[in-house]
Amino acid sequence: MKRYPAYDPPEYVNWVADARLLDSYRATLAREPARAELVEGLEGATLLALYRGLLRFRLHDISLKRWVKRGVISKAWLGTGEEAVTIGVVQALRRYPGGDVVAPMIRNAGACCEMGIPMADLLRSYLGTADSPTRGRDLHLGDMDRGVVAPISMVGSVSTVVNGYALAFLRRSEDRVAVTWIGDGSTKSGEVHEALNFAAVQRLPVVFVIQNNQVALGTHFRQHHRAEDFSGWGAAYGMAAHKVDGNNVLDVHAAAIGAVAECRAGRGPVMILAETFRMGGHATHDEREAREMMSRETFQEWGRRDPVGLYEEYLAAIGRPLTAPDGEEAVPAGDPVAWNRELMSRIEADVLREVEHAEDEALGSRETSIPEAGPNEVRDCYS
Ligand SMILES: Cc1ncc(C[n+]2csc(CCOP(=O)(O)OP(=O)(O)O)c2C)c(N)n1
Ligand SMILES: [Mg+2]
Repeated sequence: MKRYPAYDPPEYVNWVADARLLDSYRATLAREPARAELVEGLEGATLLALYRGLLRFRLHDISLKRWVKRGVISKAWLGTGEEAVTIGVVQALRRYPGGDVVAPMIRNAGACCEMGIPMADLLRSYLGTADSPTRGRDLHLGDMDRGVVAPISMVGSVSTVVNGYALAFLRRSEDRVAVTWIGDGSTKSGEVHEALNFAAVQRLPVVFVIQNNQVALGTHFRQHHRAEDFSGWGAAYGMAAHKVDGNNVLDVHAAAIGAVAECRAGRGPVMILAETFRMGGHATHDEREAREMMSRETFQEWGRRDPVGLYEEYLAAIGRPLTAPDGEEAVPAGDPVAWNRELMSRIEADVLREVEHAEDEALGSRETSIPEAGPNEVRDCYS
């Protein structure tokens, strides 16, 4: 994809694939037979939908960063570098009506778009316009007509809410699944413990994605977690747990397909343990502090593992021509690499148009739809 020197993490600006990492990307996918078979069987349309999702999320973040730099908003919470953990999971779910439920946290904003919330509404929530889904009150955005539970500011709390959905699905004998993402820091909240335990003993159809991005606000993972990682957590709570490379969207996707199938078959809950990295600050305001807290080498190493760049290279060299998204155009004979790159650049142009249009729409709302604080609301604030 095109890189954006003014907005991308510096490690992404001149990104080129590291052959060693690309090999290990492929090796990861071959590691477990069940996952390898799933990946082998994925259709071109699915592979490209994953690519589209990754780009949409990345470009959403770039729009927000641009707005911060231009003073349109004061700060933004980004998922840059962690997109695969969200996209790989959401693409394994059924959509509404009657589909699965997701409870994304702020690092999973990309899930909203994939579940069908228009990008313009995500951006409007940041601008606090009256026509945003929260009518200007909050940027924590959900939409129950699309199966998206809004994030709860107190981290960890939403995991008990997804249990509620899952319990309802179970009682109504619906083969639906609820999913949430729990950050490494959030795993330290009491409510997460309650939620994991309750889901396990009730055998709820929940997928808990533990998203370890190595940091919680300004606290390094090593400062808040004594064990090496989360490997022991599945056994501790009595549920299956699958480790994934959180920067490998296909590894995440294959594990998610398996986890969701287990839940639908009544063998939930399931944990997915994803290792990834926050390629910036907690939000845009503390980038400098985040970079002081971790070594340069750490950023460089994870920068080389850009989930978008690695996936692009993987798809280009997948060894067969992918099908165009509309499925109608004949695939040219010959080297599939150039053709696959061509398809990806078309998708990129398409997503770019979508995001630019969403930006225009949201900025238009700011001109016309700033909420007025009515007398009651003002009084409520001060009474
Ligand atoms: C219960 C609670 N404690 C503290 C906070 C302040 N806070 C907001 S985000 C955050 C870090 C969460 O870290 P993690 O779960 O690892 O998610 P990440 O931001 O890394 O995605 C903290 C401590 C909060 N929102 N809720
Ligand atoms: Mg974290």
